[in-house]
Amino acid sequence: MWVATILLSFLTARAAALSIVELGNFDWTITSQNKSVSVPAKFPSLSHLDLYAAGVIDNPLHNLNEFIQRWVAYQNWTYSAPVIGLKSDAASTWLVFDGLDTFTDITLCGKHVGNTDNMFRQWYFDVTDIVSACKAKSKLSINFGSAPLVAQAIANTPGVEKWPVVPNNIQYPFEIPNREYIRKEQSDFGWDWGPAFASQGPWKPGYLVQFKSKDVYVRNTAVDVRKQDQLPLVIPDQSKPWVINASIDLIGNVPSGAKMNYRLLDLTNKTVCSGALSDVNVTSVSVAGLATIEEGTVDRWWPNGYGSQTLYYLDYDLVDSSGSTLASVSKRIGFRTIVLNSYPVSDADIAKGIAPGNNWHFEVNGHEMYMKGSNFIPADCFWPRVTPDFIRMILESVKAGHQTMVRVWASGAYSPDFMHDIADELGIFLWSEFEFGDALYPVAKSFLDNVREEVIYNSRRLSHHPSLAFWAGGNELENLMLPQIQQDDPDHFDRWIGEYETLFFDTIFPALFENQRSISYMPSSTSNGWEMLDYSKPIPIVPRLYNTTAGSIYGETDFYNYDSTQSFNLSAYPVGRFSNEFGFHSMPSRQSWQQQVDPEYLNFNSSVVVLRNHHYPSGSLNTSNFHNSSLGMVEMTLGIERWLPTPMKEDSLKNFTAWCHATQVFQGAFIKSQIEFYRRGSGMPERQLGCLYWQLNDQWVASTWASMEYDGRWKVLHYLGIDIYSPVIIAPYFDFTNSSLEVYVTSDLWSEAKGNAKFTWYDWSGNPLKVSSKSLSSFSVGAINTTKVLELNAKDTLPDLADAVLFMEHSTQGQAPNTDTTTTFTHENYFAPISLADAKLVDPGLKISYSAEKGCFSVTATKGVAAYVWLDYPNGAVVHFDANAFWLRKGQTREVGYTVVSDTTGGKWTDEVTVESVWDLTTRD
Ligand code: BMA
Repeated sequence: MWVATILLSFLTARAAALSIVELGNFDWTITSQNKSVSVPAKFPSLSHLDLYAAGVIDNPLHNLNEFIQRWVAYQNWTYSAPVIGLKSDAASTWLVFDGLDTFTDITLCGKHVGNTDNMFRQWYFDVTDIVSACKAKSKLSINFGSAPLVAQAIANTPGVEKWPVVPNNIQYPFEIPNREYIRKEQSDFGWDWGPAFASQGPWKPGYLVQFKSKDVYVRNTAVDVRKQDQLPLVIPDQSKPWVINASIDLIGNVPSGAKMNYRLLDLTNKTVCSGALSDVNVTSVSVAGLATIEEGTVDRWWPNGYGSQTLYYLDYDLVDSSGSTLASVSKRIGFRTIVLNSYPVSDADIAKGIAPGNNWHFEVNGHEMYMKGSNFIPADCFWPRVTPDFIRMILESVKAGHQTMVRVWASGAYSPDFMHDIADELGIFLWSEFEFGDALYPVAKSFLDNVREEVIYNSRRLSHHPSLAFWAGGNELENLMLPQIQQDDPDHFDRWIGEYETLFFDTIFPALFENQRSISYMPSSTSNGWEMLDYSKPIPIVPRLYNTTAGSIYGETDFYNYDSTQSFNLSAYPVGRFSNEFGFHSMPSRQSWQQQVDPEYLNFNSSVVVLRNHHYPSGSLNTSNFHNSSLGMVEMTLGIERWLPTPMKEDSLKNFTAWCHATQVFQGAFIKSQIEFYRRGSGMPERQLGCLYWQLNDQWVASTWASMEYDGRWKVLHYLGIDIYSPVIIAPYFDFTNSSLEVYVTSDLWSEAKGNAKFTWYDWSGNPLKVSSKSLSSFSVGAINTTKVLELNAKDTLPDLADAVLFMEHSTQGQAPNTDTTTTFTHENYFAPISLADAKLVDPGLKISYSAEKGCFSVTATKGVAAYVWLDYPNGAVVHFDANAFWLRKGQTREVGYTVVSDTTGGKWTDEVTVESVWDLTTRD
């Protein structure tokens, strides 16, 4: 069951407005351009959602509807409703929209109210005169222009910026072209993991606000919790007091003598401290003031696994000179510092063996930490139907996976407030980004002004959340788009880099830092970090760009290699300070396919299955580019053929099921080997301090990089991630070219830990093998470090590489961060020195039973070693097992508990749980 989310008072902002009516209470209709379609609508909503609810279109996610329903995006749609709740005694009336997607022409009572052109901004209009002059019954109409057509019109405007198209089209369209000209979710025009619906509509709530003369309406807030004198990207001084900069953005008349009072409460509503905010600054649109809280007065907020997530309420009021309260705000906040340390590696660190260059890692509350996590894509193609419960389910999956950080990728939408609320509670850092990715962007003044407003609104809105970790300007700009255009158009590179700096330094940086100082910013992920910080300059970051020194290491890495001959080639993995993206795609389960695709298409090579694979993107609007989709299918196929037994089931549905599953095993094993590599890097010269795999979640049923399927099912990768993100792991480091094997214990703990490691070799039938090796049975491993515990050459030592499996385990005594007790950490891992396609697998004789009393399954391998044991379950339920895709030795039994996420089978799903392993890929039935 999804845990119900209770949205508490921390979200409230009270204002003394005469009346606030949610536009969702109006009776809305959506009407097509030629008026042939006119059906009831919701608010907030989007065109596809309302048309689907009214039966005008089929489920957009069904079969190839993405391509068939293009006409919806190529129309204008009008949302209209009679206005209700208007008070006649108001002095002024405003319309406030928290999000309109994207191009609108708004009329009230037949009169023009305004136009909008950015889905990420909040829009507000004074309609007092229109309302008072309105004779007839008022009608509010919002005409949404077709975003693809408006984008095309902008692109065709004479004099508008164009980018070179040869030899590589730098603005390569995923499906619908021209996304870079408009401020709409970039992936709405297509991406390599999702469809292109380019829907339109009022995607966030809106309000009709009326005032008496002195009232104000709180339209946004900013609360920056930082250390005194803290500057962005500079390591904060932990001994300094906390400073809270609290502000309110208002509509209405802000009196010049306004004051602000605050109260800091713990979650039991006990006052921690209170008083007047100092340095109150009043402008016509906002009021801000400061509170200073001595260090030690409050407990700190820590991420998942590193301590408790202590939260407080900050209540603050705006008071006029006569003492009456004009507005009250309550925000739930936390006290923590998080900074991106991109300083040069110190001489002392170089002397310890760390490679020269610059650091690139996060420090939390003054502690270096290893960030483990993944990348989040928009939770759905249609945001208005994303519920807090759904996001909670995703973030609980993250927490269960020992992850501390999720990168909210840059070409979707800014996180909803409730996503940060949940992340605050669960201790998940959200690395946030401005919504630009994989393109060059215009620098026309109107575009930059529009972006500035978007940055100010969203950075202020999200500023109070302790889960907010970082702001990046956009996705893959510095290390992908710029080098590409440098190669394609070297003669004009100065121009392109200048434009990049105009947008990501001169525009976004000041807009962010005028509003928040506690959070670090880099113009791009991935980047080489900064070269110099100079706060005497208006833009203090001097970017490193390509100004590097040979032998030095800078910045983060991003790694995709679709050539499966290289999949487990560790020397091909990137060596860097942090890995913010790495991935490989896999199919969702057959069960998920059955939810969105008709039975006749449940075949690996069916037109529907292939065309829903957008890696590689079609680059056009229709299905003609089958070739591109097939390339991604071929990559998965070759991955299986090289590294796993190739499924050849007689029954077609069973064969499809096996192929889907095999792609997941390959993806899981490949990404796991990268995580092992990056984590081991914490003790290597690169001092690698974080890895976030690509990608966490899905927005439909298709082959993608996700570790979770659209309905919340965990893929093999998610289970392997949970295991390999454990605090102290044991993992192989194998060179396939010369058979040299090393095994490392890697620890994320903040102090040295001591343990024992044990190694046992088996043949696939489960008989122990006698193997001599140089191993350390007892070891110590340093804080966030790695230590080698075994070394041998597999070819020289093993009688038959095809019939050998190494079982490795450790038991380590150490202290979990922020505790003073000793804990025993254990981890087990397996390794086969040959591709499983060539291994002498045997039937492990798996048996499964279920105990309703204990609420767990019991799985035993009776005849041999079982690789990637997989508990599978039917449609109708979503279940997260405590473990899956694990290995078993002969005679070993493992009990597996579970959490039910949703269930429409009345508990009957437990009767249909099956178990298999890689061996089952070899059988025909
Ligand atoms: C990177 C990401 C995404 C993309 C993914 C897989 O490019 O930043 O843009 O979806 O890899 O190709």
